[in-house]
Amino acid sequence: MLDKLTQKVSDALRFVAGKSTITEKNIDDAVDAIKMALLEADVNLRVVRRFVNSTIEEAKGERVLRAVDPGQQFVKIVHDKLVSFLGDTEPGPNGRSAQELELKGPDVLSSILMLGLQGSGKTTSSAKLALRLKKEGRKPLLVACDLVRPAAMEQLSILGNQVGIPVYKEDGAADVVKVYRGAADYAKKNLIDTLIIDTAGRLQIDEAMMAELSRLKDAAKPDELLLVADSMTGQAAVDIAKAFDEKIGLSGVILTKFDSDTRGGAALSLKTITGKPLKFVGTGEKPEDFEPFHPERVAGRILGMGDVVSLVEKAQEVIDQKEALELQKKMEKENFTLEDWLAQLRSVKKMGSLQSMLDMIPGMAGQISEDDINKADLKTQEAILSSMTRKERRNHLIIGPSRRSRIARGSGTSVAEVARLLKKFEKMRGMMKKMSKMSKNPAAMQNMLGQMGQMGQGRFR
Ligand SMILES: Nc1nc2c(ncn2[C@@H]2O[C@H](COP(=O)(O)OP(=O)(O)OP(=O)(O)O)[C@@H](O)[C@H]2O)c(=O)[nH]1
Ligand SMILES: [Mg+2]
Repeated sequence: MLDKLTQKVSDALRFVAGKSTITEKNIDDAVDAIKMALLEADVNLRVVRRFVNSTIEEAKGERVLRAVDPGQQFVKIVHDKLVSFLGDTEPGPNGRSAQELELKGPDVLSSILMLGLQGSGKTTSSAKLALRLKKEGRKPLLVACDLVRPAAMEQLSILGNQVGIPVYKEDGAADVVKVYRGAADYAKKNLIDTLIIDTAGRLQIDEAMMAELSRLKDAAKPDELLLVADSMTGQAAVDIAKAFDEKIGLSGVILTKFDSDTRGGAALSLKTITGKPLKFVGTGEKPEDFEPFHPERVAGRILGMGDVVSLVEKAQEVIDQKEALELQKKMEKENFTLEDWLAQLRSVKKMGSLQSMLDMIPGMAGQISEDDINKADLKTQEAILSSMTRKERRNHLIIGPSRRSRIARGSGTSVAEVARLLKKFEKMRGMMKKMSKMSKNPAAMQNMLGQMGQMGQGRFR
């Protein structure tokens, strides 16, 4: 994945990295080499030009040439440029980054329309996305609106089964809007909060396909219109995105087959040329092979440098402190809930993916171990917490015997395990109350959480 690009870019940075003084010539050489690397990676020419011009302009400013460590400063400029070409990291007016999905709250039905050419990975990505949303506590339904390919419904059913997500299909259906309406009805009756609508792909964009998608869009008024594009198609993915955006309108892109030896051109050109954010990448054929797209991470990968670790750690620290402070406030008010616990568990999982990234950075592999995070335990806890309703998580006192057995069934655990979790929670809460009286120091609090066997975040500092 991006191996060649990484190799070339890190070679290019040798012109400057580690040098105590650098000249304009050094910068030109480095930028030239990066330019070649980007062109070989099939990055759109306009994007390459913009990259080159803005990097040179910034790098030749006094700041770099006179900096204490000019090589490092230059690497940082290239890193930040890559990040800005890959996506936005700053949250928008709604507090979310461009990469995040914009779905409605759980009480209103949201829908996601999956679009793309034949074989791009729509059906697979639909199931992957459903699994992800389920893990986040949503109740998704896969909707079979590919009525063109005979085996499409069956494929979706099999995938749905595999990930434990219900699939809505109408055998012999001829009209996608009718199927959508049926699915929306089914959703109402079955407490579904998100429809993920799989659609038909064609070899090329054609009028019939667009007309059908248009009708489906008008009926479903989707919250997200996601183009599923094959990263192996390089720049062509950018043209496809442009066409779909003009005819239907897109809210984002899922780039599939990022595990293959893609040259990276699509990832680097998409946002700049189309203005549409990359939201997820597919990294394999299995349902779990799916990741939110993080511009910072991919930029780090492309640079292939160990010092990116410090950048990552810094960002992580900021997040930890913010979360810890919020938690602190809750504890002071003595209103830490099961909902907060679930959020904590999920942030531990995020740390898991941070780990896999660290492993990819040369010299870092195996340096950090996760042995104090008992994965199986976390999984069970998350399953139980996810099977509760929000109301239950906000007030654990309402969870009586019948709710307990429903939660046990929903999470594939036993009533005893649910009871154990609730007991643990009570204990945790008790400790927190004591703790918040003892100390107003977030670091000490994190330490305590670590001791309680729930966090383990401190290890990454
Ligand atoms: N390696 C890899 N393979 C993928 C990925 N995403 C999808 N595939 C494979 O690509 C092939 C096509 O995927 P589908 O999900 O059927 O594609 P589609 O867009 O639904 O295809 P049509 O319905 O025919 O238009 C399958 O063999 C998938 O397993 C990915 O991220 N990585
Ligand atoms: Mg399909």
